[in-house]
Amino acid sequence: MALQAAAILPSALAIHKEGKNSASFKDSNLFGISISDHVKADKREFISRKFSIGAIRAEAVATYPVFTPATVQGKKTLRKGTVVITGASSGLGLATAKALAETGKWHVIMACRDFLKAERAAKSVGMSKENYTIMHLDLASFDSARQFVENFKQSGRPLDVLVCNAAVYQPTAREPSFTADGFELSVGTNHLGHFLLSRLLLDDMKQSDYPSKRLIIVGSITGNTNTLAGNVPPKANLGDLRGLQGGLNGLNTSSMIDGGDFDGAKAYKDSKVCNMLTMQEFHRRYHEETGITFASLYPGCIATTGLFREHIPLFRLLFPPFQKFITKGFVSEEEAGNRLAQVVSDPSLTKSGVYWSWNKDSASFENQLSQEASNADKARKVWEISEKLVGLA
Ligand code: NDP
Ligand code: PMR
Repeated sequence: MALQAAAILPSALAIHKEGKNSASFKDSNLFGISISDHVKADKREFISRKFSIGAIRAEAVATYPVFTPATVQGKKTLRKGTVVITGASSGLGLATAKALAETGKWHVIMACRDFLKAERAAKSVGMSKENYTIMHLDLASFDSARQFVENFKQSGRPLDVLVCNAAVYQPTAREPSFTADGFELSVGTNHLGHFLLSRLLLDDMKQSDYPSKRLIIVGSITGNTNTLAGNVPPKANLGDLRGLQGGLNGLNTSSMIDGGDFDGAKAYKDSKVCNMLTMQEFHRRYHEETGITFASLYPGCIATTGLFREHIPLFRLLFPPFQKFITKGFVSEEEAGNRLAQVVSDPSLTKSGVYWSWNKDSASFENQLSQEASNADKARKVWEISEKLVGLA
């Protein structure tokens, strides 16, 4: 494997200096190779929401339909499960929402920052109205995450499964951008937003009577340096967490977790390490007590999704064929959605603390995380610092 990796890695990989996250992977790069030559509603379903139509801003206030659990003449039947999926307006989240909704066994709460986009997306994949509800959630704002939790509680629905799926990736950004609370955007959204959300929703999950409750945080191969993909620079590395400790605000401290210079691609990969560490820390702290299954996964390389929207056009053109024909790591959005749907509901995937992956025949297996992404001490530290940053400690 190491030999294979060395054979197909570009020279850019070889010349990259470990620990130094140069700007070489930004908009002048493609697959790690310098390419500077090429380019330099439904109103009933809302308690409160705001949306824009052109220049018009509107606010709709309404109530949720009351949820009644399924019982058949006193006998308990498996009622429809309720699954919250963040970032269900496109890509993996949407494909998973569709896969679960069409089984008829799940009601999907699409937790999205753009209501109209989510509504159109649900319609475009043929989801029927009775199988989903869209609720506003902007993970780049702690207020919004807290409001979402309030709105969800008021809906009266139980929470059976939570899928932390949403993410942003800013590979071409030269300067960091920040969440409403002043944290670097990728880690702020992908990690801190989800950390707050899942901590606040844990009690609701505890209260659910669903037989297989699960909290899933989407990870990735690119955060795992025990893989070829995870060795493409810039590599994930949380260092001694000094930037996270300092608040990732880019002013008096670094915007990067390890305290280094800003690098959007690295910030994304670091955020995925945090996602995978958080899943394991949840498992250690709460699995035994609650019976909840905590899991993460790498769904495959879904090279066609909106995740790459900020990458240069040439990357977006070549990335899918590169993954299809060279690395063979490509999966369609539909296939990836089926995989995540398995982690949500398949009776054989109930083991907690697992990072799932799929082999060439699309069979699931328990994958190994990198040393850093499975470091229990780091997981605890990330947890403790994060709970201070989100205002829980
Ligand atoms: P997409 O860009 O298609 O989906 C990301 C979703 O996150 C969108 O719905 C987006 O909303 C939402 N989102 C972004 N920012 C926020 C925010 N502040 N608040 C709420 N929602 C937000 O990408 P993917 O489907 O590819 O990514 C989904 C997950 O899969 C991510 O966790 C990613 O790390 C992971 N993953 C992806 C891989 C891939 O190859 N694509 C490989 C491995 C893991 P909007 O539609 O409004 O932009
Ligand atoms: Mg990667 C088996 C090899 C493999 C796999 C499965 C991926 C997945 N990638 C692989 C290899 C390589 N990639 C190689 C050899 C290169 C150098 C030519 C390479 C490059 C590359 C770039 C520039 N790959 C990328 C990028 C991105 O911008 C993507 C990224 O890192 O986003 C954070 C990416 C990805 N490669 C993957 C996957 C799944 C991604 C999307 C990352 C994610 O969602 O976590």
